[in-house]
Amino acid sequence: MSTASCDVRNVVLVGHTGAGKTALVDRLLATAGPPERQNDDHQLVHTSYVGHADPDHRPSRSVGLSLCSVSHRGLTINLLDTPGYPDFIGELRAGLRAADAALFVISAVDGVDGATGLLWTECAEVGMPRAIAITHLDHARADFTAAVEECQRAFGTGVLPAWLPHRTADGTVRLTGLLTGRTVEYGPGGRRESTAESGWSDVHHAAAHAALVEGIIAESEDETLLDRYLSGVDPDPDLLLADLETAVARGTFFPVLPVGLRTDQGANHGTGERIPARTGGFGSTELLDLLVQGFPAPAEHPLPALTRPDGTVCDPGTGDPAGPLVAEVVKTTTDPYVGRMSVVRVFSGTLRPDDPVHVSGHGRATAGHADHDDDERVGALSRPYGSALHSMPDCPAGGICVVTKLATAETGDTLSSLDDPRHLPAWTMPEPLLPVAIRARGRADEDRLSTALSRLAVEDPTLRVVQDPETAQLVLWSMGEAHADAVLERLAQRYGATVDRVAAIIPLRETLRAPAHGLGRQVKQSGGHGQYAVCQLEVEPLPPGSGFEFVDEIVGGAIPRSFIPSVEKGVRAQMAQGVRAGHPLTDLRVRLVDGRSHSVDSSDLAFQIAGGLALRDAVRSGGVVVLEPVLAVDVSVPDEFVGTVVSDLSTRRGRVVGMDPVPSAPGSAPSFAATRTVVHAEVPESEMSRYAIELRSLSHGTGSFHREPHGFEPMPPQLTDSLSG
Ligand SMILES: Nc1nc2c(ncn2[C@@H]2O[C@H](COP(=O)(O)OP(=O)(O)OP(=O)(O)O)[C@@H](O)[C@H]2O)c(=O)[nH]1
Ligand SMILES: [Mg+2]
Repeated sequence: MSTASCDVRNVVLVGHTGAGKTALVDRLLATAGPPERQNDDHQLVHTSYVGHADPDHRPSRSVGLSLCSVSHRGLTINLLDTPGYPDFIGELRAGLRAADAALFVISAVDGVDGATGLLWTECAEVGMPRAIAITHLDHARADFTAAVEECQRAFGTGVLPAWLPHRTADGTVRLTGLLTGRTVEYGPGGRRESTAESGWSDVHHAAAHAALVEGIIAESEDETLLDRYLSGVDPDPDLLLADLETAVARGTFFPVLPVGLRTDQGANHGTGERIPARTGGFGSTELLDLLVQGFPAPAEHPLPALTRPDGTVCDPGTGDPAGPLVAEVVKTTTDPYVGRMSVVRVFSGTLRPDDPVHVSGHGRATAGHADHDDDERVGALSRPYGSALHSMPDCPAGGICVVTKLATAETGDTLSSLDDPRHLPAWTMPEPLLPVAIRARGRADEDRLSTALSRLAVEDPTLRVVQDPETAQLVLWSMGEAHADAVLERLAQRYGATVDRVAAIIPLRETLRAPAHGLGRQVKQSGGHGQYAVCQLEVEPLPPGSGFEFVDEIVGGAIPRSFIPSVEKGVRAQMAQGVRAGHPLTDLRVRLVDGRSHSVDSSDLAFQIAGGLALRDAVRSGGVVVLEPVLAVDVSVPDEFVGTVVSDLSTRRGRVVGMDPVPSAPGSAPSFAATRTVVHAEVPESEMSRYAIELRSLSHGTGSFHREPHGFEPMPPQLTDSLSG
């Protein structure tokens, strides 16, 4: 029996690194059960690459998206745990794409950071339903009310607590439901529902209850509710609950829940010890209730736009399990035991084991992923519970499953039926902007490296592998240090390819300092077939970006016409080779003004050599200027950081050439609604190699930038020596 799509909830957990997302999934896993067994045939395989790894076998910071399916009140909840560290934004994007609703996990100690604010705005733009779980409430400095107020300041109206926590002296946590007045106690004996209602005797509770009721009424479509409330009738909690659920599903109301550990569960603040993972903690059941009742079924979530292979837009449909197959590879990876595994979100139709499917990936060519279309057969379908896989008979629209054996599928690809292929649009991914140059350690490493890197690039849309033709260096473009480290670790552990980081070479150029005359003589006439070529050049520097100009000013046949191209060829070869420090020469005008030839001994080769010698001669007398590559950089930051960014760019020898305001998007989180400005600047490339990391700290995680080559400019003489190479 398959799970109907109305019985599924797809929820992505997002928030700052260390906020407690993975720990919360541990507790939800302990509270809920495994998804209803579809059959007895469940494989127990280690799947930490896509599933929820055992706490003892995972890094302290999540580095990838993980999926865990749990069951609660007869529904399947697919929990997509994302890494909060900004380097792994590609995994976060994948989680957002696969989910229908987002749970923001906020630490009561650390609060809301800029990146989380931006993410909220992004969810608001697409009307994604959201709720907030407050963690780390066992910390001495933590205060639930203050944390809620911070969320309200950051995210705006519609953020209201649904439960209030109270911790007693013995460590028991009592939660009061602000809608119903029900209380639930989490003590040493576990969870206990109290039959006594609070009756709103507590002033604080009464005020919070009133705020919640008024908030729901404000969002309600039933206008009589407000009249009745104003006339003193407290509305029926069931009606309010229904309205609350509608408002949550519509993305206009955002309930806040306290979740966490009882103090008797060994809170680790100050000690750094790991919390026992398999304890339910408090608030888990209430949170699971909210996920199944408040968050929408997949069919209520608008489906992404669809096109046919010829580019025509087609109706995305209604997410009908009987409709045409449209599914997306949200993540793909290679598990040492299971082989190729892909996490797939089905948007329409039904995916069945062993089905032939059309796999297509388009629109990512600029990011180094060539367009591809292949037909292949899917393997087994399963859902992960913890680190074990449970097989599934099929996966209808709305579901998420793990598919094995999809050999050609890349992260972001679309799966559709062979006779009716469709494409989902490519995700918008930030550019990888941190270059890391690497070199294989030994011969065996080198042999494995290219296959390993191409496999990793297929899995990870935020990784770009570039073999620089000029410097012959292999450069990994990554999102940040932690991302680069994770890639290098995978290279070594999964593919046995060990590499060393090396200093990245910035390719330089040279040009002539002052106009100069050059004489080239290639004269060898002692015995046998000789060589005879003489040429005279007038060489002058041109403005940056002009490139190379060759002017033939030979009159009277001093050099035969057929050898003039030979001189030019020789000059060009010498320019590419460089003269002084081996940097190619550029921005020159070379005028061939005179020369001599011999009727027998002159040849193409002799004039090529003479051309090269003449250029060397001119460079010797005119001197050289070293040119360095300059980038055109567009930095986008909230207005408050513009001053910091501009002064930082000037310390990088950058030149600000303009600024443009960018209006904030509708629905922005209020604290992050300040308009943004794009600062346009020209900055030497050598100063920008670590900008991806440095801008993040300058702008508190809210800045982004784009870089493009912008030619070459003279390098300050004091830097020439240290960088020439
Ligand atoms: N005392 C206490 N510790 C917590 C709580 N929630 C999480 N932790 C601990 O905080 C640390 C970080 O928690 P994680 O769940 O790994 O954080 P995360 O949000 O998944 O972080 P990333 O994976 O980097 O995004 C772990 O040691 C947890 O055991 C909490 O409510 N109270
Ligand atoms: Mg985590």
